[in-house]
Amino acid sequence: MNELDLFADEKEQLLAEASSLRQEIRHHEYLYYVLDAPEITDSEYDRLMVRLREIEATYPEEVPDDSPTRRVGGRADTQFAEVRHLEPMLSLSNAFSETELRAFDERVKGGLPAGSKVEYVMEPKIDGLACSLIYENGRLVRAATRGDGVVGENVTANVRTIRSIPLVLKAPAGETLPELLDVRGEVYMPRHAFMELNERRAERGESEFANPRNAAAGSLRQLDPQVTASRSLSFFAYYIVGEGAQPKHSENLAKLTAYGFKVSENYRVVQSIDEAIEFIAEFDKKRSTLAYDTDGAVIKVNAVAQQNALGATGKDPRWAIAFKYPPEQAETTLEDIDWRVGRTGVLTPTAMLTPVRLSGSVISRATLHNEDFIKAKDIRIGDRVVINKAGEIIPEVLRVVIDKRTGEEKPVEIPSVCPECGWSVERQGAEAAIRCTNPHCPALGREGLIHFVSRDAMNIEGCGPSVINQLIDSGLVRDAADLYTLTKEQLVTLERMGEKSADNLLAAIAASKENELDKLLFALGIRHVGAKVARTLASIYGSMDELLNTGMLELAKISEYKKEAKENKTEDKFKDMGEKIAESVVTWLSVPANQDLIERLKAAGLKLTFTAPASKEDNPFFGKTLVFTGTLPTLGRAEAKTMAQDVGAKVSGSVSKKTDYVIAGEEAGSKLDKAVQLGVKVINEEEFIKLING
Ligand code: 3B8
Repeated sequence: MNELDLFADEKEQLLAEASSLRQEIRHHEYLYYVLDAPEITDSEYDRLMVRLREIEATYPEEVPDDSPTRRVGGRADTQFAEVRHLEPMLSLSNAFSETELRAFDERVKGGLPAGSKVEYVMEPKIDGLACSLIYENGRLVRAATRGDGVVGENVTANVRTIRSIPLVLKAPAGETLPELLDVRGEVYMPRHAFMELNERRAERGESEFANPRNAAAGSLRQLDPQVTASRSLSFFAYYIVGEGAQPKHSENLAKLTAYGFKVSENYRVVQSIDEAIEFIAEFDKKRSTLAYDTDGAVIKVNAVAQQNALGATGKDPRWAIAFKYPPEQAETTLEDIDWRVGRTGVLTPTAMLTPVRLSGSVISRATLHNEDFIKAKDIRIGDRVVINKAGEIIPEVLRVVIDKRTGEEKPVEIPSVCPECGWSVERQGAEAAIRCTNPHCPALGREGLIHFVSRDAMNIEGCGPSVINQLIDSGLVRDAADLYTLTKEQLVTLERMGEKSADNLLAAIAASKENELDKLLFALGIRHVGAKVARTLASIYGSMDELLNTGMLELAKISEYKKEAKENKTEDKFKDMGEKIAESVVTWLSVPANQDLIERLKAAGLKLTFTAPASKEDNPFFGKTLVFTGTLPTLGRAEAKTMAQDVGAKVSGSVSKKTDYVIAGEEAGSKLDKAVQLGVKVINEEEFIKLING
């Protein structure tokens, strides 16, 4: 044997060893992270990883993407890309009482043929963050958050670091893995990990997360997967979408388990709503002993055929509902009241409380809404108060414990001047709100900017309140237009702003110039102009110029317009908005300072126009049924499916007479044969892309 052969032989051996190490490591990760039943010690596990890394370092070009050593990787971007879900990601409506549960049962039965027998599956409702995981031929290719249900954020790099999520599915005995699988579940942070994380943050002087849910969300939305990897997130799978689903939901849960997912061990199949209610009572006793937070129980129709027959209303399936346990309450002392000025100049009182644990969070602040709320409840400083908290809702002061008054309590002083600028405040008419009268109150600028950069507005990442405060305090920024003239040299003078963060922030600011007009209109913070009204205005006028030229005049006469539309029975293009909104828009646009702001935003290169999404009906694939088969040269299967669905096509898994197009890639098999047999039009990827782009 010559030397080269010897090397080749050794390489082969080492690669074989690496491959079996990966199998072994996967198995132990499964035992540890999914079953919570490790069979080896941490140091034994570490030794396997060290050996695998060693071999992989020798042959880096031979390391597969789904190697256990490759969980952390990928790049940190300034933003997460948007991805369209293959099927909309619905949310669950809530039931808060037995009556509402029985009403749900009635609705389910009413929606099915008379006399149908309905079996339910009961599951704990995990308080985390819903995620969709796409597997192609058993390999994790994409993970996305729910987002608005249609479009979510691509968080694949971060989700890969969650070790209870398999990068490669196990094939159940005698089965091949589905080509495409969309698994839905909840990313969550176990309680102990949450406590430890907050302890670490407190030691470092960082702000603590209010609850495990926020901590999970914050950890998943990290730009650096390394950070996510350090956060001990976990995942429960609870749903298989569409293709790949078994006839019963309980079978899907079993299937998910067989694929290697963690599935809640606390689910139960029940035969009636009475049994469901029994489960809810029993589970309430158990849930405080679990390692993770639950805020309720989910009840689902078991038969998938019945689920399909019931369908969905808007954002919620009709076949499932979340029962929410009543919010917990806690008693604590109200130490003081903090009045803060919001972006509209309203002073809002917040109760400063002696910290107390409630529903798994530590609460030290609670909202008091406004002056009338304080008066109605006769709240005094020093009072013992009962607070409650439900899910993500900000804790609220429910009532004063009058029995515990000592006489030392002090009445609340309603401020007569703005805590921010010292100008006088006023209450107008019937409004409960107290407002600062200073049109240039610094709070307006600050809060306005915080709103301007926020996610649903201009979505400028890396520009949190502390950055905004520094930008204002240093005089670098006075209003939104100033953001667009910032330089790197200026940014790096800010605290905790390194070169990299400065680059990222500048990139995020630059990217925001391309936002459609509706985002900007919302971002400007015009009173009564929420995201929806902003979109209506943007789509009616198409550009800022048109809004200023035509819009101002039309909006000023909106009531006449509405009257005419009603009399002539023509469509009211302002149907989403009323006089109050129109007046607010006109007033805002008439202020010279605001017109100046718009001019400067325009000069900075902001787009200021709105392009309505192209009409789907014009696309050749609109309403057509497509089948993809074989490996496409450039598009991933999920990507191709999304593209097709985006233009209103239906994507099916099997070829029939109803199929309009088969898009065939390499190694297309029986589906292609069938298409040819049935005379269905067959095209390749290139033709598909050409047609779809029109
Ligand atoms: C359909 C089924 C949403 C959900 C669902 O533990 C749907 O099933 C959903 F449109 O959000 N947080 C669960 C949980 C959440 C959902 C679910 N099952 N166990 C949860």
